[in-house]
Amino acid sequence: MTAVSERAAGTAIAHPLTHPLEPLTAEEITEAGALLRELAGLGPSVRFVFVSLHEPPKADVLAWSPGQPPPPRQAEISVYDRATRATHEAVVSLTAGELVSWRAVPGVQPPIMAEEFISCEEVVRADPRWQEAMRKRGVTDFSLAMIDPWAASWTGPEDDPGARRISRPLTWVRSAPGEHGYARPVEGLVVVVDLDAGEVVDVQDHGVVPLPPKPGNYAAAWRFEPDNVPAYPHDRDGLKPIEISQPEGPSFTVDGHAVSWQRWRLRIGFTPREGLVLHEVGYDDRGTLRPVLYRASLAEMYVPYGDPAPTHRFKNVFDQGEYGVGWLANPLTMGCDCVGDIHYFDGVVNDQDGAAVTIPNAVCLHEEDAGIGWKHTDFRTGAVEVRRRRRLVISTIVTVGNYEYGYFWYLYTDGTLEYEVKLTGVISTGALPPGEQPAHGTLVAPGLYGPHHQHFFCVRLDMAVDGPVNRVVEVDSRPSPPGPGNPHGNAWETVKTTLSSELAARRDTDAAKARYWRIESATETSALGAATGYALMPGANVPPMYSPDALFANRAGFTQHQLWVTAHDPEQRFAAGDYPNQHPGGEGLPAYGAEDRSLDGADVVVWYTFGAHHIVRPEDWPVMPVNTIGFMLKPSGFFDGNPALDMPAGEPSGCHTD
Ligand SMILES: [Cu+2]
Repeated sequence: MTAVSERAAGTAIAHPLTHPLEPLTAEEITEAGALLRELAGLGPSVRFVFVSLHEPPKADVLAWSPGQPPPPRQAEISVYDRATRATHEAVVSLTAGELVSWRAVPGVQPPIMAEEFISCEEVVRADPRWQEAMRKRGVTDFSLAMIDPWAASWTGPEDDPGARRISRPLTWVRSAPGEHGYARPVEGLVVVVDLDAGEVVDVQDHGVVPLPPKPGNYAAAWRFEPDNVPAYPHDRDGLKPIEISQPEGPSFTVDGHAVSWQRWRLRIGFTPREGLVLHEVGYDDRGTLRPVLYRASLAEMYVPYGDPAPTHRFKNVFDQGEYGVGWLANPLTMGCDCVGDIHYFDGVVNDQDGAAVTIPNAVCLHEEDAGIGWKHTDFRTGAVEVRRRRRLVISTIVTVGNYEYGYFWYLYTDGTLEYEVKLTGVISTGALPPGEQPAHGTLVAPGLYGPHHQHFFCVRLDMAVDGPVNRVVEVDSRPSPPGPGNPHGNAWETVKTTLSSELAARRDTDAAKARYWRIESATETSALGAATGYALMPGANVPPMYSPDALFANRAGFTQHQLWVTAHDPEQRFAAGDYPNQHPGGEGLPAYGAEDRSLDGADVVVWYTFGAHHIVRPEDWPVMPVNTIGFMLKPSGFFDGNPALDMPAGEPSGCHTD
């Protein structure tokens, strides 16, 4: 790479011929950062929030074919100037070495950055008021404190994102280096840190609550200490090895970030804010590549806590928009996160100087046996036909403070797509006086509780069912009205309603009506004469439990409905808006759909919000067994019959008799 300083801005630089949606390489990220510093004249007070591929317009991507020169390689960059407290967004062309755009975004706060995770903790640890509060609790070795930089929420006009950049960190204390610190929360201590000034601006001590007395260790080195809860004398035994053997290797092929597996074709993307992204998901149907999705991404996460105590009331965090779930991805190097014949993709993100940071093995690709796919026994002849089902698993796992989230896409041999979030890690804990029971949480160990909370996820599905022109139809089931057509009362029917505009397409799940939504092609029909489609099948879901009058309620307008549909706009990617940090609310989906654009026969984007309800269980302590939530996209008249009919019976005897 030619250093920016050694060549004139505007000079074309060579880039390899590559697919327009290949994520930025480490070299490109570092180059983009240096280019922006030079072209915009940025000083050291300017920090790089996110650097990622500026995706070319959809029409250009769809028009591109291998062998053609790709559209210009561009990076989109958000930066924050600590000296002026100003946020800017830029696009730089790596192809032309030019600044394409530079835009001020007033009155917002970008997410909390990696360097602030470190600096915030050190600033608090050195503060005399915090130290005094710790001494009151009997803590004198401050090196054992863990101070997590919780996003501040919006607690009133003093949190105006245009005025200051703050965090409200919470404190826990390990009892020894390496021990599970979340076992000992410092209840009642609320700190406000000005992240730009690097100083504590407020310390509120709402009264001493004793640190919980018991360690709750999950790590191998500590688990069998005599005082640990829950207490186990040793590891269980009796587990014989299970080995996944793929002697001929996996059934997928990978070229750059393009993946081909069975009939499925797709591309893997990765950004520091969104993490794993799927691009151009299509199905090879007997020689014709039929598109299903243009782009699928996590569009936001929101975790509001339902406990009014001073240390918990402001805990309503957007783990994506206030931190970012790409740069927090784990390196999956231990071979324990997924098993089988694995292909890993690195995740390439940026540091605050604008240089690349590579997370090795951030995305895992592997295939799994998924049980039986279909079966029938002809009871008269005894003939049996049964076929296995497989799935391709594309996964990433992130650590956001105490919690882990696994984001898993499954593509099945029967044409189904599934998205599943795995929730694990450590609950956010609180302490309470001995003998008391929490009013808004669950006791998990003596003096230790987990407050009630919810996790909302919103996934953005830029649909492309048999092409870009789609419509969304709500399908309810109901008893048929009594009358001549239903003389026995057994009849029921489906009611289909086209969601014709954005305001009409703000919808909720309804289990009593077995409600689902069918995303149809507006141009293609199946051999049976109906529009081809994929059905969005909701899984478990829950509405928000906080009052609509809650101070923070407007911050996550996307949780007001489970389904939103918008007309395609590549600028509209985040369900709570581009900058939810410290924001009072109103941005994102409620604003995106306000124009009420037409959706009937349009390039539609489907947004699905699903909530995981978390009434903490004692079994969630000291580390939480995985809980899952998600949804499916099932072919619904997309094919003219069972697309897995061609699954081989296998040799030598096969999964059949005749
Ligand atoms: Cu939870």
